[in-house]
Amino acid sequence: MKTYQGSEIRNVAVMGHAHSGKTTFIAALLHAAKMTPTQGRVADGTAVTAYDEEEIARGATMQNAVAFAEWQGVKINLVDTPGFHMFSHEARAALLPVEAAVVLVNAQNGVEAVTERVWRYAEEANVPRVVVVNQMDHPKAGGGGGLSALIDDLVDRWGRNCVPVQLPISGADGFHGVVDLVTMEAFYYTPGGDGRGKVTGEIPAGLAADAKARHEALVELVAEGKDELMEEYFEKGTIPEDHLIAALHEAIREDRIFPVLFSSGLANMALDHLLDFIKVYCPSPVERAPFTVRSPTAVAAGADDDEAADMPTVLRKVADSEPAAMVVFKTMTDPFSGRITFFKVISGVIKNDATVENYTRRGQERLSHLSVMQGRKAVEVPELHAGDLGAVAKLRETLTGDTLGAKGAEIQVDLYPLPEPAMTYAIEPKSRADEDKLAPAIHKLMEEDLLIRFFRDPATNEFLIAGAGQPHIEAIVSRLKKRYHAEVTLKAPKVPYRETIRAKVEAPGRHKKQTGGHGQFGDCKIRMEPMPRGAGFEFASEVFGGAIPRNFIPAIEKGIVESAARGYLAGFPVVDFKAVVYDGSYHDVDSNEMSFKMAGRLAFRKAMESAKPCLLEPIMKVEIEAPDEFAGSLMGDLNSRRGRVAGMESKGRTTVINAQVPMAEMLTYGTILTSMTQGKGSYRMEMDHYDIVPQLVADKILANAKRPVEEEEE
Ligand SMILES: Nc1nc2c(ncn2[C@@H]2O[C@H](COP(=O)(O)OP(=O)(O)OP(=O)(O)O)[C@@H](O)[C@H]2O)c(=O)[nH]1
Ligand SMILES: [Mg+2]
Repeated sequence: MKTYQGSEIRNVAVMGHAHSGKTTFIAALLHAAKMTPTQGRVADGTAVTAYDEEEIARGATMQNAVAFAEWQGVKINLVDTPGFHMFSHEARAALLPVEAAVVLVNAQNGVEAVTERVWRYAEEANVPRVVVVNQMDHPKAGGGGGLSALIDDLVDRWGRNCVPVQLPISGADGFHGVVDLVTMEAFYYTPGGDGRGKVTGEIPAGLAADAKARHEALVELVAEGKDELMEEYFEKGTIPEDHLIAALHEAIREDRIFPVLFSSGLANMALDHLLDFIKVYCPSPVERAPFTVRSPTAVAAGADDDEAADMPTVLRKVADSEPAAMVVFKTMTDPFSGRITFFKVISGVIKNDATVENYTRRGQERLSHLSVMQGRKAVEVPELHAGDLGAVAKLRETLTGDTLGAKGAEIQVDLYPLPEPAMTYAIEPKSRADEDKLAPAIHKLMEEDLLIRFFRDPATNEFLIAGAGQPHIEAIVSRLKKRYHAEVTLKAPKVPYRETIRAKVEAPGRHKKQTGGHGQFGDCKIRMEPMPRGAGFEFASEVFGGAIPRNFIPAIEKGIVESAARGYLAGFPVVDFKAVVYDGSYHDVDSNEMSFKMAGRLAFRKAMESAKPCLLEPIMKVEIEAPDEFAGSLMGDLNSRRGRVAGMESKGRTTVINAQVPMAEMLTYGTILTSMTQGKGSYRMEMDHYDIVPQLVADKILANAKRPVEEEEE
């Protein structure tokens, strides 16, 4: 395989709503570029970027995958991303290693919820966007209003810089090809062909006038940004083709123009033209702005102390002449072949068998079997140049997010922040053997999927697994079984309620026991008072004059802490209160630590009787996103969930609702939201604070809960 220089590389993420045809589109591009002998299909598991068994079973992409097409001297690296709203964080992560995003729009449905979202992500990341209206072969392409309404809608949402650079040749008898509005040539295709046998022909008479008008509009728009082009345009009435191409390339690179193209992935039509387009118009990695990275060495160059802690940012040029550096954007784990690490070469040249330093984790790694990935297949290469995407197997410690590179030239590249997991389940191994396999297997899965959280809830002692939503967690369970033979069952997790007090009280605790020889004696008086939410627990002693010897005071605290952890009303830990021991008595012979611990427990329980105890529940901060038409019903539903809406905002045609809702009401929200919005809504949530449970709700919880029994020792 040829060694590609940075200028000969294009890195493109293919993004869009679920089922817009991204995986099929990449399979078609690869076939059009002769990378595969036949065109891979999602339906039969032969699409290059859909190799994961869960993804094949579900017919949907869940994790980013990488493939490449060698096309007329350039290598186009393609990153396939999930379109399902729940995995948008993964699609966003694909923006780090690329210099352009192809945003697929389903020709039938137009812009959908995730299309809007990935657009926003790309905008935030300053990644140039190319819009491809896909599935043009479909009888319903153009939707109700036809293609011109679809284009108007794009302009409406994303501005007039969203401009067609092709005109589709399509009518009642289907989709036949495209007119290139830059060169004014027509390309015709046969449905189901190999995407290559293009015939360049005349622009159909019916389209000629429209094509001319759109060509002129395009030329004007391109010239707008550039004075010398504008002058040329006014003088000659047009711009020579090579100037136009160069100016359009620049405008795309600078996010000034978002070109719109048309294709059919499934029927493989207009894809050679797309490969050409990517080659000519998408920026190469060395052309884009330098990478913003953090550098510890920049500290020495005069940063102040505060900045030093955070590591100031510097710019690293994407060039072979800079020190070698790479950032890991994906990890794939396989029980057989082990770990495969996907990275982007930020700068320098990475050679096979080189040893590099892991700047993030410290330690060194040897890069053996340096490769480029074609789906799950590794193609070995001797070296990779600045800007390229590659992979390497069997690194010892390196994980996603790590930056590696030449010794002494440390930098750190930051990944996009991940959302908090939205759904948590209790996970129970089916057998003892499953239990042994569970933790190591989940930790393997966590290496490739950064959103999974796995932990034991100290309050309930359950193993909990958290993820993006129900389908995500179900896929994890299925992977555990198929890949690691660990079987588990899922249960809704218990809500981690807590208890607290609402009144300031005083109470005695006296422990006295006489059993033959030595007796036990401890006696204390305590005061308990409420503290603000989130304050936890505080303890103080106001014992003066030796009523209780100082060395027994910590035992009293211990007794209170132990009792508080066991709960009073329903077995949930008691929090947000202060306990003060202010008096007591002791016995010269019979008093010991154990006795005072017991006295502390008794005093605590006595105090709780009159301290107006109540339940606290976790309140989640929830952000819900859905097309505008669902806003009303979503608000109504939030009300019925005891939610408090803090704000509502319209972004394009999407409404974003911010609310605070008790966790107990949100346990199965993912499923509910999907059915309420026909799958078009999504949400994120995170723990915000604890609040008192309203009495009516608390009564129900208490009726179902067991009151903890404290072994009474007197
Ligand atoms: N008619 C038609 N159908 C298509 C086209 N591209 C994809 N499809 C069909 O649409 C469905 C989804 O295709 P995928 O390629 O899996 O779509 P995707 O965007 O990768 O979907 P996610 O990974 O779930 O986001 C499949 O049934 C395809 O056969 C196309 O160009 N024309
Ligand atoms: Mg897909």
